[in-house]
Parts: sequence; C-alpha cells; structure tokens
Amino acid sequence: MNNAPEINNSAAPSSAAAPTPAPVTVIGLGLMGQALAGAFLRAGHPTTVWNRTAAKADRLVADGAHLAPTAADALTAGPLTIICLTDYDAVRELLGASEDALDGRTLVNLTSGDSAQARETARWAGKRGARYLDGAIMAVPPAIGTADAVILHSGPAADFAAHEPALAALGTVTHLGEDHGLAALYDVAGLAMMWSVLNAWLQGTALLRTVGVDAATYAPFARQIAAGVAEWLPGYAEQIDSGSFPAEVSALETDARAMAHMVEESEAAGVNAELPKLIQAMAARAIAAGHGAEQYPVLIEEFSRPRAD
Ligand code: FVH
Repeated sequence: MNNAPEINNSAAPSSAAAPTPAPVTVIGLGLMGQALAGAFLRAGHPTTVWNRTAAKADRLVADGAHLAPTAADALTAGPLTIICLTDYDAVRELLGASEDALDGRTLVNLTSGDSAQARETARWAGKRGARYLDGAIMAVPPAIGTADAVILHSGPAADFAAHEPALAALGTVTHLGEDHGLAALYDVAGLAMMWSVLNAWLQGTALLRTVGVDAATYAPFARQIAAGVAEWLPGYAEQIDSGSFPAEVSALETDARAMAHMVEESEAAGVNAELPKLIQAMAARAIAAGHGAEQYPVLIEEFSRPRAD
C-alpha cells in the first residue's frame, strides 16, 4: 500500500484568477513566527499578530499587520490561527488562558513537539470547540514563503483542505493523514536522518583530520557518498516493506567486517569510537540472530525494538 503523502508545491503564484486572500492570525513572533507572518503579509493575507513581547511585532505592523491587544483578541480576529511558540507547555499555557475564544476556530500548531503532545493538544482543543491541525516546519525562517519550506500537517483532511490556500503562502504544504501525531513523527524521523548523516560525516572528518586532511577537502567526497546512499533508499524500502532481504549487493556479514575496520581505525587514530561500536554491536546482534547472509536493511529488526540488555 502506498501511503505517500500528497505534496502540494503551491508556493508559486498562479496565473488563474486568485481568490481574495483569507484573513489569518499568527500567535508567537519568535524568529519563526515573524517569518510566517511576513509570508502571509507578502501573499496579501490580512494578518493579525500577537506576541507575549509586543515589540517583536513592530516590523510586521510597519509592513501592514494588525497587532491584537490580547491573545484572545488574536484568536477571534479570524477563522484561522497559526501558533508557533517555544514548546507545547507554552501553547497550553497560552490557549488555557484564552479558552473562551477557541470555539469555532481552526488552530494550526506549528510548534515543535512529540506525537503524544500533538494528540493530547488536539483532544484538548476539540473539547473546547476548536478544529485542530498539528504541523511541523522542516525549514529555517529565511525559507518560509518559498517552495523550499516544507511544512507538514496532520489532523482532519477536511480542515486542511479548507485552509490549504492560505497555508500554501508559507511554502510547500503537505497533509500526512488524520492522526494528529503524524507531523511530529515525520519531524523526528527527519531529524534522525539529518543527524545521522551529519554524525557520519563528523566521524569521517575526525579520522581524516588526524592525517592532516581538512574538513573542506573531505566534504565534497562525503557529499557524493551521501547522495549515492540516498539513491539506495527506495529499493531498500521495498525490502523492508516486503520483509525479504536478499543480499543483492552486499551481505551484512561483509559489512560487519568493514565496521570492524572503522572501529579499529578510530581507536588507532585516537578518535571517538562510540558510534562505530554502536553500529557494529547492532550488526553483531543481527548476525547472531541468523541474518548475516542478508542485506543491510535487515537491521530494521534491531531498530524496531528496544535493546534487550
Ligand atoms: N527557528 C527555526 O529554524 C526552527 C525550524 C523548525 C521549527 N522550529 C520550531 O518553531 C518554534 C518556534 O521557534 P522560534 O525559532 O520562533 O523560537 P523563538 O525565536 O525562541 O520564539 C519563541 C516564541 O515563543 C514565545 N513564547 C515562549 N513561551 C511563551 C509563553 N509561555 N507564552 C507566550 N509565548 C511564549 C516567545 O515569546 P516572547 O519570548 O517573544 O515573548 C516567542 O514568540 C519552536 O517550537 C521551534 O522548535 C523553528
């Protein structure tokens, strides 16, 4: 079954007669909230803003935003409110103090958090009559308002569809599914990818620096390897989804011998060997469980359960 989310790359302007931009509210004007409100303004949306520290709204007000005197006023200024605060505790504190303003509103919470917090906040908001979408921003503030800003949403599809034209002003917007926790899970999965790639690069860089190869020299080589490995993902995903791991290019026990070299090189060079040893230990467990002749993605079985000590 293909559950791939639909990606709507609709940040680019359309030549068709555009509907009048809907009013939007942005609560939270940190680095990201200011970028979000700025993108709405540039796209022509009447934009109401509110921030605990009001001075952060100054530039946006100069650009045409309306500063609401209270968070409750901001929430009732229009049908759609985007919230982007430090964390979910701040969101619940803020919304809890404005509960009466929530009935009939749609909230899109782009604050980072985990899936349990997203589901719990959706339940909480629903009990107060609000429609709720959770979201995750996979971009930095300068990218907001361009197609490079990928913003993931989860929650009721009808609520996403109702506000997609406005949300599209922020970037490439995607609806992942009805489960409110999905956006947060994709966010964490993306972070796992990002940090794993960076950690692998740092490991190699640390090794090469011991012989005088600087980071800038290694970076293009590392980039080529990362891009090449990325090409393997669709085929490896098929193996994982089918539960069959034939060694088409390399067996795990072959990889494990290379892992031993990585540990030995790291230790001999006097660089940190924790990460290579962790990978080696996971492979050793899979081999001990009889998977040595299978291909690398068979390690999904190690990743899919807590380590049994
Ligand atoms: N900045 C980024 O690149 C990342 C990209 C990925 C997604 N994150 C998430 O976005 C959330 C906000 O991040 P931010 O960069 O805008 O963060 P700050 O600049 O620190 O602004 C924080 C805002 O939250 C307000 N706030 C905090 N606590 C409360 C509270 N108890 N009541 C009301 N507002 C609160 C804060 O207000 P103030 O300090 O200016 O008065 C700021 O508006 C975050 O989840 C990232 O993980 C951004």
